[in-house]
Amino acid sequence: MQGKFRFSFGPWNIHEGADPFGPEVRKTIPFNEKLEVYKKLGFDGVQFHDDDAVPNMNNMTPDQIVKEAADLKKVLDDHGLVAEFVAPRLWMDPRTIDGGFTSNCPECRNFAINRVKRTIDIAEALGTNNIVFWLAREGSYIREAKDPVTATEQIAEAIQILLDYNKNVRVMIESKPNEPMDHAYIPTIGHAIALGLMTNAPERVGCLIETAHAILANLSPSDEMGFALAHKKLWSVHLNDQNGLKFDQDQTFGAVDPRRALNQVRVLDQHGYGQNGEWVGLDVKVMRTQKDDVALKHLDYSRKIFLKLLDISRSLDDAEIARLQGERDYEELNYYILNAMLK
Ligand code: XLS
Ligand code: MG
Repeated sequence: MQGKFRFSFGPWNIHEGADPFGPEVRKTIPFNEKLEVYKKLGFDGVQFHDDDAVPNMNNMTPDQIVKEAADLKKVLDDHGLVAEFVAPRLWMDPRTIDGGFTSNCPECRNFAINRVKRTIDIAEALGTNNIVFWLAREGSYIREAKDPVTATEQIAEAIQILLDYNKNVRVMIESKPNEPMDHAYIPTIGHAIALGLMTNAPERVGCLIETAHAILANLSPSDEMGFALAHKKLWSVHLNDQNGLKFDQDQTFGAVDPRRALNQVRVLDQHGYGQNGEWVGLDVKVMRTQKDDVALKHLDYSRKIFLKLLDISRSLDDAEIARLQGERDYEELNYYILNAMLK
């Protein structure tokens, strides 16, 4: 069965261009104006951090948070947009400086779990049961800072508490091997899937694969996707591109290695991705040098490149590929793919 594709991104993908070495270089676009952009660029889904949806949530009661999220749901409805997921932004707070679930401070661990309960309430009010965990600071700068067995158990226990808090919730773990931490406890998708097996509801724990994060682990993104698909755990993707083992670049999809991008599109398409409602998320950042009036091209072109690669993938002759595989003539297969890409 072929894939069925609809596209999403998060409000953080329209941004002012600050980096660790320099300030913002573009004007802030208010959230409501960002929402106007989605449909114009061919996107139907919105990905949220909890405080994208309810900015002042730490100073609000649970009821106030749900009310504000419910009001936002109406705005999304008015735009014909759907919330794909909500992810707790656990890495920004002074209380999560040493991680959320794996912090060495018990009060901070409680803060993290309570914060994610509010994230789940927001997701419910926005009409989605998908919670994404990018486990940003669940790691260490030096190995002696935390015990890796305890840390792994703490993450699993936290996820268990959250699965129990709301029986409709589905957790998608977004693995990443480093940045902001030096060593992350859930660096790859195999770790993410195995973590789900430590809970008593593994059927509600899946994963989100981000291209750049797989490359930062020196792995092939399409093989990571294949592994997750084989486990029926690929519930979302963050497509982008990445120039080797550097900082997380979130480049336009396919910008560095179009063949690597083709193989991601192909594995998704050949295994029916999207047939159960999965979205194609584009977690891309525009270059810092872009001026205000041309600062949305990364989203537009990432989606267009995906669709172009889909056309190329579907133009390939599966019988010819199978014949060359049978002949073990991988040089010819190599040329066949490159020729299709360079037409
Ligand atoms: C950062 C992550 C982040 C998540 C959502 O590297 O990609 O944007 O996707 O929390
Ligand atoms: Mg991401």
